Amino acid sequence: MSDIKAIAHPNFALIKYWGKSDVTNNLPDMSSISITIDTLFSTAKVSFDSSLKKDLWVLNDIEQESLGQIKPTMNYLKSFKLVKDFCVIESTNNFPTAAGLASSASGVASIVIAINELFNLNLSEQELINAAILGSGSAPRSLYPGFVYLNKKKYSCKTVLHANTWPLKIIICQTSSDKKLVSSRDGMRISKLTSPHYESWVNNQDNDIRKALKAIKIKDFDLLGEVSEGNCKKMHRVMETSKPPLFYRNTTSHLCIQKIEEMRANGINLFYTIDAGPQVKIICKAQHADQVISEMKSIPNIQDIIEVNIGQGARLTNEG
Ligand code: 2P0
Repeated sequence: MSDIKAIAHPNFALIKYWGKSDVTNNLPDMSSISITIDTLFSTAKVSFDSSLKKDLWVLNDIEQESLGQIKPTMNYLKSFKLVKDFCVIESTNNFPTAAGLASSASGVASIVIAINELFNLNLSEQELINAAILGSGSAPRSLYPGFVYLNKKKYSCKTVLHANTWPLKIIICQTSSDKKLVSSRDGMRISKLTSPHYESWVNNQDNDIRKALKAIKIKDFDLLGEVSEGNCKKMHRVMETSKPPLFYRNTTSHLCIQKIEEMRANGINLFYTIDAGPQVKIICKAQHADQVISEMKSIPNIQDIIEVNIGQGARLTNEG
């Protein structure tokens, strides 16, 4: 059989996931809401190889010693069918890996879609979500296009608004391409165990989810910005009050925030979010994108500025 290839885009959470209720099954302790973007992508090319003695994962051309994070996903997918041959999974990212740009979400989502096809599993949406979550708690969100809601109640995941109905721009300000020092997985464990704000973080999440869902439904940009920035600040407070403290933002991230505040005071509609890495993602209305980009270019030490749109969900592809 020939290769199967799938593509998936990163997603950026507006209402964030930071902490697990169940480490073994990798279940998030809270619901989350994200936007799937375009332009940046992960691909997974999968094929059977009868010469292999175990499954092989090659990430950005580097053979991995083990399946690592994707092993639980592969085990789950294999539980549906007896598959004789082992397979090779070749993953690529067209953007920095493990630098706070959600490479594990798009990486895992692309693998789930590709393996589902290679094994001819015809999984239901919920089974695809279950497979993705085992690899990365944010990965189910990359299966879907547009604004996406991952509900912790039943770990259901769905698009709540498509890109074409609210075509916002996302300006990614890359302040570093270094790998994060503490993985999200370790960071979440540390925060849950040690941050005095962890409990209130979890308990307040549903309020933010409700507000964000309402803002998305009525396309209220200011309300979405307020609740998203507030949620981002709360997550970083949890991170930074952990022991040891987890500082994912760098000096340039803080300079970006200052500039964003300045632009907002000057009447530009925009808001930002920052994940477990120092990159600053600005969400703005399309008519302000050029001005936002030119203002952000003035900040020293910015490595790259990438303008993207809200994008599609994970899918099979013939490209490449
Ligand atoms: C999010 N992040 O909601 C949050 C915001 C980072 C900060 O989801 O352990 O790579 O594989 O489930 O999904 C990053 O966490 O962690 C993440 P695992 P994942 O986007």
